[in-house]
Amino acid sequence: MAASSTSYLHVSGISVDFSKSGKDIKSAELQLRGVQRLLGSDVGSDKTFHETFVPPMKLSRGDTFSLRLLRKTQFLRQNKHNDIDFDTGEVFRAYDTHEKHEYHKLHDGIAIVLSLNGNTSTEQAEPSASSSEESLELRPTTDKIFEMCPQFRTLVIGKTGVGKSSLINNAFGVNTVASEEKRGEVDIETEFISKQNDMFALHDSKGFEPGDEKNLEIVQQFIERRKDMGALKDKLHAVWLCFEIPRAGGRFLETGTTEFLQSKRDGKLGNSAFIDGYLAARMQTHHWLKVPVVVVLTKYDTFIDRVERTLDYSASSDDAIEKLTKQTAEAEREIFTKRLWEFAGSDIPYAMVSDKDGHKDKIAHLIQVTEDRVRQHVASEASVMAGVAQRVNPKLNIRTSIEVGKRKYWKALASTAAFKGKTVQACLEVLHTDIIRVWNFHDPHHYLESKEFKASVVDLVDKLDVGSIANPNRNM
Ligand SMILES: Nc1nc2c(ncn2[C@@H]2O[C@H](COP(=O)(O)OP(=O)(O)OP(=O)(O)O)[C@@H](O)[C@H]2O)c(=O)[nH]1
Ligand SMILES: [Mg+2]
Repeated sequence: MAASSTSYLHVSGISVDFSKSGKDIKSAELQLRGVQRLLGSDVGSDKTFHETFVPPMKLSRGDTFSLRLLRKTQFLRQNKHNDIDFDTGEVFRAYDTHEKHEYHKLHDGIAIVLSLNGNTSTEQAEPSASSSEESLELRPTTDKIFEMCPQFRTLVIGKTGVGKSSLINNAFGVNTVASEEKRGEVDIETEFISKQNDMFALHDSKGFEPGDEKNLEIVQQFIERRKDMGALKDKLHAVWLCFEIPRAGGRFLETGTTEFLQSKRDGKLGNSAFIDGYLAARMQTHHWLKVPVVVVLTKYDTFIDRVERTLDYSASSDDAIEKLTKQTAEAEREIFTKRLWEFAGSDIPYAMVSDKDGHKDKIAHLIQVTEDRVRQHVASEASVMAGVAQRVNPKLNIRTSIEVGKRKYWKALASTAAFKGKTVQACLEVLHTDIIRVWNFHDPHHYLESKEFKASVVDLVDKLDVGSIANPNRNM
């Protein structure tokens, strides 16, 4: 294991302990040959963080290699950072002399340890070496999005039997929903994440029954708490308020439901109670501060049945009955919309859904309406996750793929030296990973992300003879 024979090292992990430095580090980035890699966005209370690199990062002599530490600052000042440079010669020497193959560095009370795995062989790199370098530099955009926001988080509100579980099943491909437990025992804070689709987190609440003011309060407080959470992953991204479409002439909505909608309209939902008046007034005009609430009218098919049953259609043909049903239903929908807007403001979105065959497009529409609102009022990462989590709207998967592909991250990457010199195959692999993740197929064995499957996709591209990308080993 002579030092001279080691042409490069694999850095398989890093740990940073800043507990004795007196500094408050928020996050860190490792920078190698101008490519950044975010570390420890979730720094523990013990003021240390550890990161393992799979695959490891390849370090050559003479590489520019540094650690950037971003500090928390008070009074909303700009982020401050420290850069700690590594001397690669020193790292290589440490590898040769340190029994545990570690490199230790102490800088201003900050203790850094790099775990090293040697390429102790000769100049002949193993075939995996080049691909590990590629994976370091060409990371799927979804890595970053999933890190920030691993689930699309929703609260679904509605009375027992209104059709919440059926809707969730249809929209997200999730069979068993929390209400398997006895109703009333399900805590709104309990998040339900299914193995069938772990891109989706559900909070379940019963509806607002007359005489049960407590539940309205529980729901409002829950929304408030989630709004104040700092991390996007903990925030509530959307609320679905489910009820059956009320018939014209009947009672409009239960008391709690109208109160809920009014509080939404008046900007009381999702706004902090203890902010001062001036700020409160400003916040009310800032829609992005509010959690999107979508009204979901369930069991559309039974609504149509009810309309049809009450029609006066003596001596009419089937076609005429169908036409009249449609017209009456449409007229009732308009009456309902007007009344809804009176309570909740005209910007409240709603969608009618049904779990019966032939109504999938309605659920797809609900998803689209929701995704729009999430993008406008929450964050684009959360709306990407809405697109990823859902399983009824393939058009949205396509748009989300494009959105992910167009992200600044990719643009920046394409312009760096890191991108050039990569084989088309390496670039295709990263794109492949992003697309597979966005489509979120039920794939428990990760077959779609396997080497074999990627190879067959590249093969297919090759066979399609699509010009310049047909040679996967060609460099960019
Ligand atoms: N006709 C019709 N029936 C539906 C529809 N959606 C759900 N149902 C039926 O309504 C019943 C209740 O549906 P669920 O989805 O379990 O209702 P839920 O809101 O989850 O009920 P809880 O879990 O008790 O709160 C079931 O028998 C469903 O088959 C629909 O769109 N049309
Ligand atoms: Mg249910």
